[in-house]
Amino acid sequence: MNSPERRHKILIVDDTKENIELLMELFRGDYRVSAATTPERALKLARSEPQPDLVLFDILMPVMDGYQVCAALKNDETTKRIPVIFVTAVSEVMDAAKGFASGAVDYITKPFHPPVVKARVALHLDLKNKYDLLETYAFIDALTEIPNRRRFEQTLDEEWRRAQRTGQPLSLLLFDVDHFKPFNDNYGHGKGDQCLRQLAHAASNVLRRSGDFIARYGGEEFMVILPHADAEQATGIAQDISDAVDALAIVHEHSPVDAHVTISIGLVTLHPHPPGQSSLTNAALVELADRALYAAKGAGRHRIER
Ligand code: GH3
Ligand code: MG
Ligand code: MG
Ligand code: MG
Repeated sequence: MNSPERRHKILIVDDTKENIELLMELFRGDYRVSAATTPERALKLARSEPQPDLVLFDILMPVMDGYQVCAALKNDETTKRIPVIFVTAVSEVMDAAKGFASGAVDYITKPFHPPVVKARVALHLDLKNKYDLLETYAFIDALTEIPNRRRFEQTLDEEWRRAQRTGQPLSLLLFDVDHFKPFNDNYGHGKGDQCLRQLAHAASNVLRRSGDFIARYGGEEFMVILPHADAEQATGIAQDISDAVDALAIVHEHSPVDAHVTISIGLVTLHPHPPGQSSLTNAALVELADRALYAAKGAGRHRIER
């Protein structure tokens, strides 16, 4: 049996005050509970922070029925992961099927047996927790604990599409540790790992604007997405990242560049308008940054190239 957790928030949606009271009474001891008597209010509460972890829906409501509200939640990127359970007097099997088709995870008919409703709610909250955890781990790099390549691909996709909508530039930085192989060879893989963690941390601290994003792209390569940043702003941030790595002063006696760990950075600034570049895929964008990085390596490392 899953034990309820007080931090969970449940939203109850029903057009009848008595029904709301009944359900509130049932859950108040275990969860934080809020209620809405109209679909509009329900959608508003589901979209505002802190979002509910689960929604209990009555099906029969004026204006917009529960199926429609459920479908609206499921079509909204920000609310589609919130599990919806219908609690309803409409008891025909076809209605349950319709409920599931609209995106609900469960369907409870009235009159209900309180312990069963509680158990089902606890079960779906537990499943949601596990799903959230799974999603977190799927997008976080285990070594550095920053976003991984999978998240990068997703974020680049979103930001590039947003740039095309807004006409704003988008800059990408790809940086790579200089002479990292001899670092590993001389100081060991453990020190190498530690170095990558420090780098990830230092670079993350440079990014202060909301929307700026960093991910570990591959072994010792990191990607930074800078929405709205033109070439000049991006160069400034690239320089700050390079300086932050220098400031770590991680000893690297076998680097021909410096006695400390340094990075090279490839920078590309993309302009969605005129639409010449707008058809570029993620892979093509990354390729541009990669070429700039290659130029930085070729020009002697510990530098930024566009
Ligand atoms: P360059 O300046 O041209 O980038 O030289 P480099 O030696 O850094 O380049 P190379 O691609 O030859 O070597 C990258 C090294 O990064 C080799 C690999 O062992 C190391 N590396 C990749 N991922 C990890 C990791 O997770 N941990 C550690 N410790 N090392 C890693
Ligand atoms: Mg009703
Ligand atoms: Mg490399
Ligand atoms: Mg390298």
